[in-house]
Amino acid sequence: MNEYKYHYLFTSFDLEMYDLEDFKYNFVNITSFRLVDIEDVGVKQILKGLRSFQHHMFQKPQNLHVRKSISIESEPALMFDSVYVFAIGLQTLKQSHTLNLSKISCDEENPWNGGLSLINYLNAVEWKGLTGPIQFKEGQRVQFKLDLIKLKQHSIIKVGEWTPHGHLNITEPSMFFDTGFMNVTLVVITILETPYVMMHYGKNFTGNERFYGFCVDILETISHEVGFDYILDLVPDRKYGAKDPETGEWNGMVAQLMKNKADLAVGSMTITYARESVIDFTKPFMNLGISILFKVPASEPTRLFSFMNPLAIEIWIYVLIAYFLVSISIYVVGKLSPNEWKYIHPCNLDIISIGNQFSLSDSFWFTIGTLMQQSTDIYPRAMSTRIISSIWGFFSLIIVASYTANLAAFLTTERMINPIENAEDLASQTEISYGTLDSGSTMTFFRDSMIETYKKMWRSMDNKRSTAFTTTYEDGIRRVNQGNYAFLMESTMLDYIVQRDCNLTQIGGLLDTKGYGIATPKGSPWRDKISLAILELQEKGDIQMLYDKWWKNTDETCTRKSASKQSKANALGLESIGGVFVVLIAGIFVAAVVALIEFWYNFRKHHRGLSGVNAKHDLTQGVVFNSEWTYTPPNRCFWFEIFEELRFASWCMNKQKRPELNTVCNKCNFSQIPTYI
Ligand code: CWD
Repeated sequence: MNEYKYHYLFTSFDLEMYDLEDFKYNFVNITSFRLVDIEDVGVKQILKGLRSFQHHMFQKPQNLHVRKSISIESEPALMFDSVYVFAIGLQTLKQSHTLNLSKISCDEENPWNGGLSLINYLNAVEWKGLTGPIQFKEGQRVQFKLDLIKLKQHSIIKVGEWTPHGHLNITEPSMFFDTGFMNVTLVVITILETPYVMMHYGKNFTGNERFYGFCVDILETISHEVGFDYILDLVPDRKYGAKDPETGEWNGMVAQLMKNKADLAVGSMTITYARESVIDFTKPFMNLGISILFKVPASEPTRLFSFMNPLAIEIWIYVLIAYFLVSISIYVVGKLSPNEWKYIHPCNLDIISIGNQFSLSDSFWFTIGTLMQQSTDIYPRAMSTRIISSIWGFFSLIIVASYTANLAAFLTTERMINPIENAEDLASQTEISYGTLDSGSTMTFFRDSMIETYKKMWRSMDNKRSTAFTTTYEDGIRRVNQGNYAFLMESTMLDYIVQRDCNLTQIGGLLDTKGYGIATPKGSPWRDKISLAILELQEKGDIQMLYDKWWKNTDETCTRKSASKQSKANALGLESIGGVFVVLIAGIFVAAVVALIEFWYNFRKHHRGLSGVNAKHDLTQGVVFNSEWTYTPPNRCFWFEIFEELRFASWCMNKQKRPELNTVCNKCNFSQIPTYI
């Protein structure tokens, strides 16, 4: 109990009189009050007198009162001051009164008459003695002070003052924290966790030499910065520390610190709220979060119809529907549009018939030819059919370009079957089991979480306690490698593992953020010093260099496929190329309107009696001609004409020829006049 951890308060005023040789060098905390201020000039003079008196009379110190003449004990000092005060009081009394000394007997109660006056004169005395300023009020001494003193690095120093009015005033508060831990040896506990703390086994390694790793390097650097030695050892139960919710007891390194069995706990020890309430933590030296370790998903097997993958299935269906819609539209519009009708035998007037290139089958052929980027020998002539052709051409261009580009991506990227993408996926399934390290902060994170997903995960893990939790993280990794198991672990460790084992990967992001710190017992004076050292190491970049040393500078790191190779090529859906369908529908609509306008224009021409090659005729009722073979249009309305034209289109189906009816041909004879073909 003679070390820096212990604090003694001496109730004597004469601490300086004791031999503290055995306590000085162990930094044990000793505090006391003193009455005699050795810094005072009067005291110094008396001490000087005492020293010379000793020298002349005894040659060496005789008793404790004046041992080494460093101070004067409080009792003789008080006695000295009392006699002095009495003398002053008596002298003043003598100056104003005649002192009549009377006979005094212990048997008789005869008070001395001058006694009351003497007390009054004593009360009025003001003097500065060995025990400080002397002043009385109603018989009580006032205005005195007590020095607060503390044993500090080989000597006793004054750290504050106490007065009856001002009470305690600590002038050197740092003395209660800065214990100047030179040559202190701390007991440090740790836990094996690659790469934080690892162990050399064998006879060649003893003591602290057995340990190496990231945290051991940090501890070594901090011990130099702060100035302490340490004995590093493993925590007996190999646990970080968690509170048993039933018994309320802690285990692992936390329990060791709580029982003051160790001064520091160093390792991948997470700072948590529950721990912080029973032990202290330094500032974090590393930041991290919980993430999911999982086996690298298998590549998707190649399929016979993989060429369909670049476009989503609904896009294929929509393209097919668009193909039918456009083919039929171009067929109908072609029929309505007068410019699409032309003489089949322009040089043979014996057969006067007009024809249309957009038969139903040719319309389908024309659209598929455009879609496949192959030209056909059909060239639209009317404005309406040209509009549809252009829009369909544009549609085909976008679809083909998108398909080609995405096909290239699909052929060059490796697609993975990933059964889980994040913690929510993990929580909502039962096929893949999952767990954490036992009695660690990851376990308590799920146990204490208020978030529904994590609560659900905790229930699942708690139900399968024996299989879900692992005693070491290596066990967790082994289980992940066996498959069908996800290990929830801390990201820094996870990074270390996935950089070395190409079969393992991180799934999703971080579930939380926290830090690793060095733990100390509650109220430990080392906490602030180590925190300062950590901040300094962080600012100098030392911790980053140590991180690189233990995480990156190694041949063990596995070379993964480049990110671009692993990048996902997703089937193009409606949200990506849906716009082109909208353009197509709008184009068909515009073309239909233009076809109607063209039809109307031709209709109007006929009804004014004009002749022209594009004039239309009544199919069912025949054609009305006058005696000069001039065409007289039947008196029918526009919509009826359209209806008839559409009827013709639907009846004729593949019939693309029809007679010319509106020829102005005075020279022709009757037999030349229309024959339906
Ligand atoms: N710890 C944990 O709970 N999960 C992990 O994956 C690793 Cl590597 C460690 C222990 C934790 N750092 C603690 O302090 O409890």
